[in-house]
Amino acid sequence: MLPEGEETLVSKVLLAALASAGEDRPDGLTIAGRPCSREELLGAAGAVAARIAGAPVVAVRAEATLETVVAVVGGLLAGVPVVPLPPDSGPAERDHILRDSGATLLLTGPGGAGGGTGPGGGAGGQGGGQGVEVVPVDAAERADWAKPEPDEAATALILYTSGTTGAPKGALISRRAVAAGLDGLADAWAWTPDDTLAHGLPLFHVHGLVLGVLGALRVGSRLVHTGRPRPQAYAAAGGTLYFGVPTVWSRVAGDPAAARALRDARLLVSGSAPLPTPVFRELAELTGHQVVERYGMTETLITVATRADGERRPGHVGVPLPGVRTRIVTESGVEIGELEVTGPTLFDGYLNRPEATAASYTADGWFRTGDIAAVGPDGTHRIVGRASTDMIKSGGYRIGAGEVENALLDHPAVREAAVVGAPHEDLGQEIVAYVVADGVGEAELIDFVAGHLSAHKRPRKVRFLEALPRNAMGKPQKRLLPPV
Ligand code: MLC
Ligand code: AMP
Repeated sequence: MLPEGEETLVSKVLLAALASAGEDRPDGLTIAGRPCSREELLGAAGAVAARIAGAPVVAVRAEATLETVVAVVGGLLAGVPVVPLPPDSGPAERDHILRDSGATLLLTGPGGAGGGTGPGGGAGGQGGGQGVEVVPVDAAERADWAKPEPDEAATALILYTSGTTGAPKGALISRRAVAAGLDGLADAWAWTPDDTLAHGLPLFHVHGLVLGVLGALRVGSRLVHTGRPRPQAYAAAGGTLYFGVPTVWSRVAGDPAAARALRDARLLVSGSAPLPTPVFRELAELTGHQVVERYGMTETLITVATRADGERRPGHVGVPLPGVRTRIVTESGVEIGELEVTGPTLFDGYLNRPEATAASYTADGWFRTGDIAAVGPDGTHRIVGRASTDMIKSGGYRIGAGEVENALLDHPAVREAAVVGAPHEDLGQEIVAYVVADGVGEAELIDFVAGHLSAHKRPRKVRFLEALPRNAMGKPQKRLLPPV
């Protein structure tokens, strides 16, 4: 802990509020029903740091548990880059992430390294695999960790994210980017230690982990993680600040009693996918709050946000965070185009993928988001679509069509596969697979993908075709696929 009176140093410390000597409370954090004070978290994370110090990279089986928070904080204290592993990832995805990241340790919670399969889940256990040692995390352990904070340019997290084709790539996120992104959001939302942040998002992506956990630990607000993002759990959480993906907000709007319980909150925030206008309106009526939208990506963290004191319009995601600049690449006379961004929240490239990293930047160093946007005269941004239909957003999860196609093609009965995102009321988009296959049914293929990759990457529907539509060059034409 920093001695009192050394506040000037605090902003340089990544988890500033965690390290400060300010007021503590026994339920500073509650993760899936388990309370923990900041002091307890620091002690437990110190014990993790002592065990993993010196490792090149550490993976964390990122269930929504207190142990996951302890493990991630331990990695950040020790200065070991942390790779959150989706807890239900099947062998193909898990082995890829562990091998590609170079993780030598896998930190696990009470579920251990095994399990992680849902109904019909084909995946075997989540062992560490070759060369990866499984290290159980005990949230009751305590150790002092007094080593200095790693350099702000050091990698804090390696977040695996899907492109349009191929296996997920590891985005290198520096400590500086995390700090800049969180400070920008704290400024935009007047987020202070007086807040209680409540949400139930998964702990392996930017939204749930960086904003939803590290944000609270940097700002010093209380955190209530509800385990799962269910409307009734949100209603019971007593938050002042709520985070959710549009699917969660749509489900809250569909449960009027739960929605009304959010009237006492200060700010409701949506992100990770477009919030439908009807949901914005229903929530305004039920909760008395116009939901604030913000926009970002794994590679850039959050770059654009509606401010708490700004105008709130459905379909609008606000203005760039401090230090972030945006531009729209347009043909002359056209007002919408691909959004490019630059600023302190950007990643340091994809691990082991110099070509993919280079391709994601323009010649003058701006990051190409792949999102199509428009900027109004007042600087307010609107995201109107994606440049590639092969990038699917379902329930706020980003899924590359190519990764699901490859998984389907690994099934011996599948000869051809084309995967698309179809509009879906609850999920925004649902994954639909068109396959040419013999002797296999829809349920088997859905379970196969869920077991191989992870449950949220499974197709929700499978359509069987005689052949995929192709052009004269033999290239599949997704636009010519029959309607779902
Ligand atoms: C069902 N299940 C199966 C299965 N069918 N498991 C294996 N095989 C099958 N065939 C299981 C699942 O594992 C899960 O189990 C349960 O059934 C329900 O799964 P689901 O149907 O997929 O859940 P659903 O209700 O559809 O999820 C909705 C949701 C979820 C909103 C809760 O999509 C979600 O958490 N989204 C958040 C995504 C997110 O955080 N994105 C942020 C990215 S960062 P079990 O045991 O789990 O119940 C980003 C940057 C930014 O985008 O801007 O923020
Ligand atoms: P991910 O890398 O999983 O964080 O997904 C990033 C993508 O989510 C972006 O490229 C956008 O397509 C989408 N996204 C995030 N926030 C919003 C939002 N508020 N509105 C529309 N799309 C969003």
